[in-house]
Amino acid sequence: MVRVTELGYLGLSVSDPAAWHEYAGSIIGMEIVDEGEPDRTYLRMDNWHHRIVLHEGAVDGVTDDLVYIGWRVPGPVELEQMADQLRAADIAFEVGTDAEAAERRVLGLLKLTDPGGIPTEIFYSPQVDTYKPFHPGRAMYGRFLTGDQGLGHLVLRENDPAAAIRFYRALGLEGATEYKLAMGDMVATPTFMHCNARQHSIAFGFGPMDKRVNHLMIEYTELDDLGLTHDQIRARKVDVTMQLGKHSNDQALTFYAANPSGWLWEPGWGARRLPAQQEHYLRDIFGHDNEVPGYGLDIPLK
Ligand code: MBD
Ligand code: FE
Repeated sequence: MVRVTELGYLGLSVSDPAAWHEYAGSIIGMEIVDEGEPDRTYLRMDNWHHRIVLHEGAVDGVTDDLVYIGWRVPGPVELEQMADQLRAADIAFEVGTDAEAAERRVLGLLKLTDPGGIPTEIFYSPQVDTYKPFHPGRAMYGRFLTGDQGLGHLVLRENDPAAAIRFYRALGLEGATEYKLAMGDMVATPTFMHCNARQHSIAFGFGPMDKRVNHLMIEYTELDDLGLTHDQIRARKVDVTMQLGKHSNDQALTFYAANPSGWLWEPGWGARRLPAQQEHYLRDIFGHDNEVPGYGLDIPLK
């Protein structure tokens, strides 16, 4: 079986690019790249051409939400094997055109849709601008932890978790529920899936969501960068939905702050690598107290 190796890139549709540049650049530390295109700018986290495309306005009628996810495979042979594997699993896909590959700054891609309706791409060979050192949007002590762990993790809207598990397993991700969270007389059992040493690259099953995405987790190599981001978020009175705390599964120190599109980013530091065997938990280690409600993550993690 061929497996995707990492969460490689994302497309976001945004109604307020200026606010996004302030948030992603001045607060979080990403590099803003404007190549003079009328409808988009790019966010860099390392020496790739970009990790995130900010599409100005609606994409296919969707605004202020996730508009595509790019999963990486090692090379063209694996992309062909992935196509065979999708055919065998009865998952519909299209082969991206040369123009579509060039637009994404990759050499080849497949295009499909996940069970939650999220446009999904599987690609190989991103454009890596080694000549252009990453230049953070604000001073940073360290870097974003990317590389073979991908750009971070996503929590997605999957109204049919069993179908989502089948789909992502067909792409080569593995995982299962990792929490039993008592919510009144219900027990939430969210699923976490991984494809590399990052403890999870996607998760779903936290309850109803308006948007396709609840949050993007990005990770710093240095604790002090998480601290600077936290100070900036607090100074600017950005909504924090869950306060600083440490998850039981990835053991990262994180908090959740609203972005200008009204969903969440989860800046973090210090995650452990994926353990060899599955575990599950009843709560987080400490913190993660709920603060501002209404962002789809009003769950008792502690
Ligand atoms: C996570 O990254 C997360 O976002 C939640 C809600 C629980 C465990 C790990
Ligand atoms: Fe998370």
